[in-house]
Amino acid sequence: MKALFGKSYPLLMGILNVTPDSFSDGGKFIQKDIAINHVKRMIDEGADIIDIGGESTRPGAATISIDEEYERVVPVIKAIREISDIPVSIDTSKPGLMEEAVKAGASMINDVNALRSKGAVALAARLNVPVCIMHMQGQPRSMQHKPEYGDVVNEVKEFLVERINTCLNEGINKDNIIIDPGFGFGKTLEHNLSLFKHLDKFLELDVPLLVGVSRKSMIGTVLNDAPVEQRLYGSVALATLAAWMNAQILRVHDVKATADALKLCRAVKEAQ
Ligand code: 7PJ
Repeated sequence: MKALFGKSYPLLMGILNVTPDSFSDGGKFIQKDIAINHVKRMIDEGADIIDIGGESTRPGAATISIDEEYERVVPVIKAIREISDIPVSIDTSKPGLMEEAVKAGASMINDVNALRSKGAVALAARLNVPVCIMHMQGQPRSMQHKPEYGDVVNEVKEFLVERINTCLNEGINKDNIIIDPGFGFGKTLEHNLSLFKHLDKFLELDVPLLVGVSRKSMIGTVLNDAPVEQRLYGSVALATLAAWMNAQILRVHDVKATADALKLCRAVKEAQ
């Protein structure tokens, strides 16, 4: 598979939250210069893509207006463009913001709602940039209330197959499609662990697979309810496992720690 952005897999996607309420670093990067310093650091540490999000999708989080989301992310995208040509991914479900972000210099769309907003698929086809379509059961406000599946791996896979087909039918280039099972989005710990164990089923779909588990509650729960600031080693362990299982994109907060782990992973893979 030809790697996105002319790089080689796995790609490290560094997370930049510009939300006052994101669960792990909420509020910290709200000022533009702090955000830019964090981006510089992630680039130095080995990030291949910067994923910028202005609306928190943590369970129970409030939704915000497009104007507010615009004010949070677009100035930061423009400022990143001034210091680096690193690909920037815009984490949003709002078509209007996808368009403005790409105009400002973003080169990828990351939609936890899998382009299900009205007009989103057609817009993504027109913008002609890579798009990550993620599975979520329910909506952020209520998704962790009572997630239920018969066979979680098959159901998530079928959803992604349907979304891939919709994207292809509406003119999105197959080379621009990335899929994501959506860890923590309407899933119990058992669902998350099954999805992770069977990542190979998603690789069968023959498009790049993005895995985002960094600092998530599935890690905290396995580690006897470790709070978010104690989830680094668990996050690195899962990122390493995902890379070992051939996931193409890893979405992480802790770039240096993950980059080191990936170097070791690659060294072992390339050994005789
Ligand atoms: C994900 C995401 C994820 C993709 C968030 C958090 C919550 N985008 N945006 N996949 N998670 N594609 O970082 O914990 O898992 S926001």
